[in-house]
Amino acid sequence: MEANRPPQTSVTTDGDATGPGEEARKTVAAAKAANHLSEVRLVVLGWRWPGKSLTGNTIIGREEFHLERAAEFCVKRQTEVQGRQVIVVDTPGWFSAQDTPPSYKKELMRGAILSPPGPHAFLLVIPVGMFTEVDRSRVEEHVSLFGERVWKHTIVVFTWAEVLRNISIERYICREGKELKWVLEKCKRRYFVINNCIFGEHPQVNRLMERVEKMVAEEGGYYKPEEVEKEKKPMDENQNPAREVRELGARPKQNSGLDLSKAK
Ligand SMILES: Nc1nc2c(ncn2[C@@H]2O[C@H](COP(=O)(O)OP(=O)(O)O)[C@@H](O)[C@H]2O)c(=O)[nH]1
Ligand SMILES: [Mg+2]
Repeated sequence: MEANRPPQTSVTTDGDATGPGEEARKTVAAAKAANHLSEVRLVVLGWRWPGKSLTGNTIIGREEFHLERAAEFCVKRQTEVQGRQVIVVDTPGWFSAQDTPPSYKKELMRGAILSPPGPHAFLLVIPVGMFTEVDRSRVEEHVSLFGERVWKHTIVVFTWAEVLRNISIERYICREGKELKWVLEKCKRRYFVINNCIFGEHPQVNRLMERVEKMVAEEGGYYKPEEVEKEKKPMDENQNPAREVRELGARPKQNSGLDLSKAK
């Protein structure tokens, strides 16, 4: 059973960890085969508009998720990728420069229970570009709705990577600074660069599945929503129905100093 697999200790980065020589290649191939899952369950997370739905489409290989700014609900789709059933749950995303209304947060959290017994991976979609302190704290606030353990099951997926042109992703991460590094450290530097301009049959989707399978092997299983429920506090401010009554939809954060015209 996957939940009983011993955790592995190696740290993953983008690209395959192939060493020189035939022996190394055989070892990597054997590890991939051992990690293979017949079903892969994914939840796509992120703020609004970084490319969550398009990433879902790239994985599914069809235009299944609508690209719309005002998505309010989770959407689940399924397909087969190289001998695996792959389930993708697309989520509405959070507001990046305003408080996310409680109803959206609830819907976001519902994303974790739509693929029972629980998702193998949360794909945290981040567009390549400026990543600010506010972005980091919004990521922290919303990812932590799933409990601290969610980080053990999270992979950062970079979109819009074509804007990097000749700069490598490693160099981009290094230059972007401590806020992005914080997020990457939280998920043990697991990241994947997806090319959303490529549609249909392409090795990148299989590579992403292998990355998920490796993480599942390293972390000893999938994310179990019921365990996270137990670890949660009885009720925090965000889930308090009284707050829901007070909130009249989305509104700017007090003293945030943010330019809402740039709301993502
Ligand atoms: N060039 C480019 N466009 C992208 C990429 N990812 C998303 N987009 C575009 O960005 C917009 C928002 O994407 P969408 O998937 O709807 O964002 P979501 O709100 O996170 O689901 C759409 O117009 C997409 O076509 C990418 O990697 N490269
Ligand atoms: Mg969307």
